[in-house]
Amino acid sequence: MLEYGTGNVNDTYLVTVSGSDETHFILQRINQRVFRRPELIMVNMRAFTEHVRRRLSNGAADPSRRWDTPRVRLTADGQTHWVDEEGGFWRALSFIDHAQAYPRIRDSAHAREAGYALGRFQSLISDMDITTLHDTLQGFHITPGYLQHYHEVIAHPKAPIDSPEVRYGMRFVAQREAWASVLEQAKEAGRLRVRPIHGDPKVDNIMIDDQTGQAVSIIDLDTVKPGLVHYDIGDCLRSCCNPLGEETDKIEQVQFDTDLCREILAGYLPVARSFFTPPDYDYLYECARLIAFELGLRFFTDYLEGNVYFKARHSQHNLVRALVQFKVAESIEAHETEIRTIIRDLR
Ligand code: GN1
Ligand code: MG
Repeated sequence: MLEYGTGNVNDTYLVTVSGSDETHFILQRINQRVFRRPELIMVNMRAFTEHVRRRLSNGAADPSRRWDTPRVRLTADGQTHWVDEEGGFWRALSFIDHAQAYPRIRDSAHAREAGYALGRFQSLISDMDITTLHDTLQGFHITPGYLQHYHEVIAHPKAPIDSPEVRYGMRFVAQREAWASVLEQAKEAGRLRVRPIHGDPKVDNIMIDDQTGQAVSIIDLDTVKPGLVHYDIGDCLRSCCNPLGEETDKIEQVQFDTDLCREILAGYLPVARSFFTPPDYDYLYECARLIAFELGLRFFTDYLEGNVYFKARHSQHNLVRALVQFKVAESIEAHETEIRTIIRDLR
């Protein structure tokens, strides 16, 4: 059993079984500080898998392409999970064979496939009844809620705040605070609809086939729940268009690559067209900027709170991660006209 992947929340292991036909599977311990009711994740996963299976056998399959979905592997007594003596919540998932996920986008073909994968994933669940999905993580991607929490934390910070980096971060957040409810307001006003979403379609969760280079799955289904598809598109863009990746420490060199952005949207929009409405296009620029800002804010708050949410390898880790996302957001702002032109041309 090997520790596997680079998840910031759960513990993930790759288990190799000798002498069985399915030789690998993924074993995970859910972080219950983050996911307070992990059993709801398993209920959602079953509903999701069943829905996708039905769609694929009723005409949604594309015979020219492979598409896989991680399946829950049941315990010997038929349960979706196992709780250990200390209350640890464990579950096993099938391994997507002959494919891998990468921490950064490698080239434009990879970017286009990432965009396609997100469109494909969302369209397969776009007709799912959202009332059948539990909210596995309340407040997830509700930016005004993260801001409120940030203010509570800076009133009593657990980390030193008298550094140029922290002052930069505080200024960065303050200057964007009024704008940060842009998606929530559009939702309230009925311009954007709540739909089933993935919640975390970063580059590391998009599986690429070893042979064909095509995207074959999006893994990490813990946050499949009702939300705005814009949270997903924003997350995919902020992650995939940052060539240095979110774990870099070369903060000054962080950029949002608009060529990659064009590829992602060129892969995404033709598939998303089946469920997109006209106002959905109007928030594509904002969602990229917002989710980069929001993830920066979440890392920044976690640094100030003493690293209680994201796993951190050293005391400054979440501060560095925050600065990277703030740079991504800044670069998106600097390329606003270009990004809006890309969106208009692909519409
Ligand atoms: C977390 O655990 P992981 O690495 O799949 C986080 C996402 C962030 C991501 C940034 C439940 O995902 O929201 O975008 O880190 N997941 C949760 O890498 O908070
Ligand atoms: Mg995740």
